[in-house]
Amino acid sequence: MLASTTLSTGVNIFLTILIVLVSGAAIFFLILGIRKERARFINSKLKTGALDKNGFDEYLKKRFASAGKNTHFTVFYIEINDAKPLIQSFGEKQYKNAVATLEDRFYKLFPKGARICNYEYDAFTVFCEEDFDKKEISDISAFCLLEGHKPIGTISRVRIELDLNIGVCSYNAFSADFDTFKQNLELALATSKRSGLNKFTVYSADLMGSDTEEYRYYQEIKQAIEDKEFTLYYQPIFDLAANKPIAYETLLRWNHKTLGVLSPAKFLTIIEQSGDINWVGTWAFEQMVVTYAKHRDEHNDGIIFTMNLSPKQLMNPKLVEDLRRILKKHRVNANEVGLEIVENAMFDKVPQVKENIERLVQSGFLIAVDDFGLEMSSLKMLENLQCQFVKLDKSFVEQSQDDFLIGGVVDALVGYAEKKQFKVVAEGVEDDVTIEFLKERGIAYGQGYFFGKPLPPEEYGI
Ligand code: G
Ligand code: MN
Repeated sequence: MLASTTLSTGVNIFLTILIVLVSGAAIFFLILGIRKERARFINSKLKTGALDKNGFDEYLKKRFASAGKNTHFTVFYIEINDAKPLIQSFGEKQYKNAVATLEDRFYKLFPKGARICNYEYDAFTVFCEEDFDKKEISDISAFCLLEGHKPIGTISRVRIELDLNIGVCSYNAFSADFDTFKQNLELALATSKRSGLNKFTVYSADLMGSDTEEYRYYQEIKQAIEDKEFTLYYQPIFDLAANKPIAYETLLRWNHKTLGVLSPAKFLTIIEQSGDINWVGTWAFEQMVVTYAKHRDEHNDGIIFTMNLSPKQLMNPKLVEDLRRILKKHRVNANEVGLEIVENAMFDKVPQVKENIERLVQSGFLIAVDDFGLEMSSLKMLENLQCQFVKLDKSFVEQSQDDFLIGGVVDALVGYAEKKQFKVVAEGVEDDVTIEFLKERGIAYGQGYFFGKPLPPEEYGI
């Protein structure tokens, strides 16, 4: 009797514990379920208006079509660095999971109403209505970069951290059209990537305020283009030993009605941002080709002409076609003109830029790497490039005169130039001390005020 009571008490206790445990677990899972559902609900509310790649482009186009004087918006272009190796090591599912987590974090970070788009497998675009100032853009970008670095848990308990790069572009009075805006965004992202991981770049931040000098120029520039106030100056590139020019670099100038002759520093960023650089650039190229053809036919002295191409022009899919058409029209060969490309554009990873440079090389243009020396790593990169000229930046030439290491880089470059058969040109030569130094170092060509300033062609008899 006693034993059976003890037994039934035992069973009761056991049953009670079981009931408590089961209901506890049930409540736990219920709460978990509700929380999950709630999170999903909040997310789905946040994500109304989420767009896919095409949707995003269409949306942006529409915004351009309806843009007016008071339109303002900002687009962030966020790329995940080295996504492919991440996918390889964590698997596609885990990677996608991490990208989705990042997207959720962006929804919490960007202002309400931001349109967030998983633009590519490794990139986001974010459209914000706001007219952010520089400080706000840098705050948001910095927070985005931090979000990438907050570890994202995976099932295997390994944590993924994402390195990001961000390009930002704001709509303003200079934004010509959708295509130009997209190019500006890509260039901003490419610039950010060049400066290292976890960086952001705002496209032409200086142009954002409407009270800037540039803004005031903008309307004038439109008129100046119509009035053909742009003109070309020429500056000789000298063979130091022969003391004779081997080439003339063509430089764009703006013959301003009241301010006199302005150099590109005053207006280039504006016509780049508006996209006008493309046709101003082709116009200038044709002027140069006409002047060259006339000079060649009269003198037959082997002197060639060169012209600068801006990174923005290299984003133009029609660039090579345009240049070739002009050459054909005036019966000039591609190997009679040089195109100067700044070193960091030369090694750009933007596909359109790469493709254009390849096509320019294939077409037979003489290629000059301009302003060489600012990024020292590029000596190695010259290996992959067929160029005929490397132009040493003025400050690089100066530094190499009193910095032993930089002097060493110059020596290496000169040796390399002999092997690869390209000409090394020192820029910004202003005195004969520099010329002696260049000769000692084995640099055979120079350009600068010492030989001649950029001047109208008549001044040089060309
Ligand atoms: O980036 P690029 O090398 O194409 O720039 C050429 C610019 O350098 C021109 O605007 C020209 O006026 C300027 N320039 C040319 N020669 C000299 C020089 O000897 N000294 C200085 N300070 N500038 C020069
Ligand atoms: Mn140049």
